[in-house]
Amino acid sequence: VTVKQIHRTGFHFRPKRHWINDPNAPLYFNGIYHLFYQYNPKGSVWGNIVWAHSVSKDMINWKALDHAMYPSKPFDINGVWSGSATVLPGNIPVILYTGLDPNNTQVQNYAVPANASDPYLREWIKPDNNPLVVPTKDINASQFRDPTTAWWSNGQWKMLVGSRRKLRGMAYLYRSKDFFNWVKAKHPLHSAPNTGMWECPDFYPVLLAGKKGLDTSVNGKNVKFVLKVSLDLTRYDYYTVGKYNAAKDKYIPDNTSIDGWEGLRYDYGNFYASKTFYDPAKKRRILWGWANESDSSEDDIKKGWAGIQAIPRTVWLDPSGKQLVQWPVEELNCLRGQKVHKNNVKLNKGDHVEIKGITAAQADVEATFSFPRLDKAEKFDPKWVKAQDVCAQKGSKNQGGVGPFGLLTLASKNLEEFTPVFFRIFKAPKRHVVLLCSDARSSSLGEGLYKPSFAGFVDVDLADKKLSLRSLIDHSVVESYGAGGKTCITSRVYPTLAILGDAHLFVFNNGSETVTVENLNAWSMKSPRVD
Ligand code: DQQ
Repeated sequence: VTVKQIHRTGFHFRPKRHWINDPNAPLYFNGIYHLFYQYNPKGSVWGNIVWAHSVSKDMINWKALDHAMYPSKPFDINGVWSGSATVLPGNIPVILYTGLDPNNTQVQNYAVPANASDPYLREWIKPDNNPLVVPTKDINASQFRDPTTAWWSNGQWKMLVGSRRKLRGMAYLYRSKDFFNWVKAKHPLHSAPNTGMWECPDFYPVLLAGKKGLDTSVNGKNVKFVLKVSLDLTRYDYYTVGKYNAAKDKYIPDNTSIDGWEGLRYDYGNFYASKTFYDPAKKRRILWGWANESDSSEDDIKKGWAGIQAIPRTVWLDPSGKQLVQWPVEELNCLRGQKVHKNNVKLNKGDHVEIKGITAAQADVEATFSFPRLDKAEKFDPKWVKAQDVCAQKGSKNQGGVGPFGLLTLASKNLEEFTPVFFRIFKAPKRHVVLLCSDARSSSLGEGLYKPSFAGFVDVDLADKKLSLRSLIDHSVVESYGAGGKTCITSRVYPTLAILGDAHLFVFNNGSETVTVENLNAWSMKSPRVD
């Protein structure tokens, strides 16, 4: 059956067909970026998982290779699940991954390139001394998976395996002198009550100042650590920032960071099972995350594919030390084509102005909005804890004081459909509260879709009375970066009218305070080779 592919993304990573989920073992090796991912070679729902493998010189244009791993040995005959890469001294890449054995016990295995001088590392061998780690009696054998990149500290390799004990989520710590004999540490590196299974943990250092990334084994005075976990129960990726005591092998989140689902997220939308890696070529840390579909599995089967990877993001610590900042890798800019520029566009209450001259269904938009004063900001209700609830209540259509203002993406000509990405500013007793919202409720007239009003708060200084927004719009995805990447939201949307050449882009303001689009650049985005 041929289906008109109106929702297929143009510049986000995805295979030609079928289902994808977690990015696995992202790696830079001898000039090449590798991306593996969980893939169903037989259909567009989860199942029959293999490790698909693609390579790239820029993380934008990709070449698909043969699958790197599939179930073939007693230690992974029922599944080759997620894992990570570590480059050992002597420039030897190794993959740690979870295998499901004949009893469906989750065990941790390793794989090595058959030929490390093959520039693409096409073929991977799973040696017979696997598994490296099996769950001891005290561990839940069906909740024990997703080994991290290993780091070297205090004369030993360390790695984490995600798990849970009843409702307590945890990251078990293992140590090894030689990378092959692993011993479980007495205490997990970290755990937290009422968080459920910790999938795909990720643990890495960040510099206190600057955007440079660090190799996973670096520690020191000017370094903090990030622990990310993917919470199975909510399907979002949460992180804390804290200190890692390598001698005691303890991670302690700062008191500004909380564990669990009231904590910080990489992305307040559709973004899960993410993983970072250190890119030694450009000295940066890069984050890959999976953006699954929000349509029905019947739709996925009809269209023949499901799942994309979000654009890889550079991550670094915000100068406040309290959170991370993320930004699309600079290589993405090479896809920018036709450009339109606007400045000084005044938006009064109820205005929306079209940005013409680009392919609005496949675009990159950067805008800075300013407002003369904040005294019209609506009152913040201290009962509002979840940003998403505030967005659902206030939306883009309810008039506000300062905001809602921002972009109407993937909009039909007469606004029967649109995905608004906007700010709304509130006044709390001693501060202002900034909300960034990506509201899918009006995104489509289609049926059977999940259309959440995703939102996050933005911890930003409003002294200069400006807010910036960048949105990557790609047919069925709107990936937004608020305030230079302090708060990110990815929405998956499926317009029926605002498709291909019929998609439009607007700037809008629905607050009583006038807002100025100080500066806006929008580009049509070219399609790289992604499959
Ligand atoms: N997906 C993998 C697991 C992981 C989960 C299986 C997260 O290893 O815990 O496809 O999406």
